[in-house]
Amino acid sequence: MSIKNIKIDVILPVFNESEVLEKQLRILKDYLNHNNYHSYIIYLTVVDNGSTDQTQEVAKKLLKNKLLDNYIRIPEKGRGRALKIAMKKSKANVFCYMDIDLSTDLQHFFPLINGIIIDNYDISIGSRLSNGSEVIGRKKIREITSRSYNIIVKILFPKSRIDDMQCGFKAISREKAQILLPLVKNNFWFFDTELLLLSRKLNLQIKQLPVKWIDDPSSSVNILKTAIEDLIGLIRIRINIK
Ligand SMILES: Nc1nc2c(ncn2[C@@H]2O[C@H](COP(=O)(O)OP(=O)(O)OP(=O)(O)O)[C@@H](O)[C@H]2O)c(=O)[nH]1
Ligand SMILES: [Mg+2]
Repeated sequence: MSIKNIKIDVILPVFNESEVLEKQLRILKDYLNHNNYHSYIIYLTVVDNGSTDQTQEVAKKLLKNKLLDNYIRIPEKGRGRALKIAMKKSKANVFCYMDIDLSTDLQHFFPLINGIIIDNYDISIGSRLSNGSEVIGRKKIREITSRSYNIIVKILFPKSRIDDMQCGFKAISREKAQILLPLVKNNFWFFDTELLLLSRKLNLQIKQLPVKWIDDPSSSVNILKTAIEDLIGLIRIRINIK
């Protein structure tokens, strides 16, 4: 990919994040402004599935202040749905998404997108479970469920060779997103795994980046519900992907 005039959309899925939205966007924008050595054109997009707090009001204010470039509000629930719609609407060359808690250290942002822009990978993903990853403050239960889940994926899909399916820090080229997104059925938390397994099926090149992750204990994930969703998703893909 030629690096001239590259546009990058940083997509932040949010649900009821009014209390942290402004602070986190400031941290992100400051970091990007000070470290953008290739002068990429970077947009910040917040995509919200009908938050019931003040997220919408805060986001509209941030749009006015130009701290935010796009705000998308979707009535139906689901982080996967939000990411799909935001990427579909985006005009950027590279789409990146990350959680608003900024748990993944921002030092990994440019290596993540440069995996696509400079190293020509199709997808670039953060990993908390690879050699060289560093995870601080994660609750034991989350660590265990995350490791167990990724072991199950490796057993069911031995050729997947991905250490951490679920890290909310990923980037994808526009071209490959347009091919992949219509194929991804899940609209919730299994979205990431499905996207990556389909990418492997299509022989796309995936860069895995060991990241430093400082856990934010507030969580919108219901562990049991998500585990059931994940297992159903894995079985569905196992049956469909030959
Ligand atoms: N658009 C949208 N975003 C959501 C939804 N649910 C959660 N999010 C956002 O998704 C991101 C990840 O959610 P978290 O609550 O950090 O997830 P977590 O349980 O901490 O998971 P880890 O950070 O991986 O340990 C955050 O930015 C949330 O605001 C949803 O239904 N729609
Ligand atoms: Mg989190």
